[in-house]
Amino acid sequence: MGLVKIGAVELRRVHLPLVRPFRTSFGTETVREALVLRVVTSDGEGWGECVAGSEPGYSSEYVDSAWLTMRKFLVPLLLDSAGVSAAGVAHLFHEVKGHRMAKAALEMAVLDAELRSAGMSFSQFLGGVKEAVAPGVSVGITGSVAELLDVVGGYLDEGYCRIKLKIEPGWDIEPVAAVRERFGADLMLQVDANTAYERSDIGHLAKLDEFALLLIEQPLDEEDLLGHAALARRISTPVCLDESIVSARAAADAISLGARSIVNIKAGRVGGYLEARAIHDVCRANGVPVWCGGMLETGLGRAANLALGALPGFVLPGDISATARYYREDITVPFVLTGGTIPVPTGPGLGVEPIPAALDSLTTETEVMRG
Ligand code: NPQ
Ligand code: MG
Repeated sequence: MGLVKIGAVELRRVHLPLVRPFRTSFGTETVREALVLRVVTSDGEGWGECVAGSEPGYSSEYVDSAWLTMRKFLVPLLLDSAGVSAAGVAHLFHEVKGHRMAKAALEMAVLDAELRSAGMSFSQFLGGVKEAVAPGVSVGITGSVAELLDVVGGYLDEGYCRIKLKIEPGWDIEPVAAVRERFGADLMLQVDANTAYERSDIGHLAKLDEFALLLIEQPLDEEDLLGHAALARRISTPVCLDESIVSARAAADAISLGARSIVNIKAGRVGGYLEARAIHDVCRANGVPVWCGGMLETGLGRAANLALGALPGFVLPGDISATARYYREDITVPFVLTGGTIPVPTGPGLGVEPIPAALDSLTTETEVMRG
């Protein structure tokens, strides 16, 4: 696809209240603060979303750091360029180390603009082969096991076909045992620790083996690939990495170290949907199953994740839920569960765009930068 000139970039901070608090091993969220952006190009506009949270609890990036990195470094690189294409954005940003979530959001918007003007959907462009994806749900830590069983039961009634429980030391064996007991051996069940354990906990984590989990996600520190490899040798539950996989190279290294047998792919964490596709390709070539992670995205990121999740290597249900799992009101039309799946958008680009009045009413801060 050809090069476009970027004329302006509009950054917005939006506040989306969550339908219920979401507690993980790194904190409790009650409102999703998100950074969404619009690029205006010579060929039309495109939308992007940065998955960073309000605080550096999941990763080192957070909304304010991403905003500042965009304002000071990344947006000027785009505005000063004579012509860009989505495929060239990573190279253009190469001089800025790290800040993958900020970079991913801008690349997403450039790609959206490019695909809208070409009349091609994200799914078509990425190589999607599915018209709909199986919905999974990530269930936060609750105040009691009884409450957890109610919440999980509610999601199963709604049609979610895979449950992921957030765990941390003190909230692991007991809730997992209770959910397995109540909902049976056929339930697709997995857990996510968001780095809450130490290498010395390997013996404890082995107690999860008896519950036939699909996987345990990121139990150890994001930099501890060798620890995950040691864990994988000691437990029968498949080890899945999330925070550790920041690039296709990290994925290839983790595979050769034996640090994982399954990979969670999140475009924001790895610098964009193009790198996410590259990780999919590396994993697929090595027979490693992947699934699409989630970051409590607005409808923009949700649309892009549905497209990514339509690729052939995404053989496990992802953390792709209907909008109503998180939000009563979103900036786009909501995604709904229909017949047990969520349809992949088919329109040009993301296939959805913000509803102007909804976007305006949820926006708390705006900054426009022009070339
Ligand atoms: C995970 N997501 O897989 C993440 C963690 C996560 C759906 O479990 C604000 C910003 C809130 C980022 C909550 C799911 C977040 C966040 C959870 C990331 O590890
Ligand atoms: Mg995770």
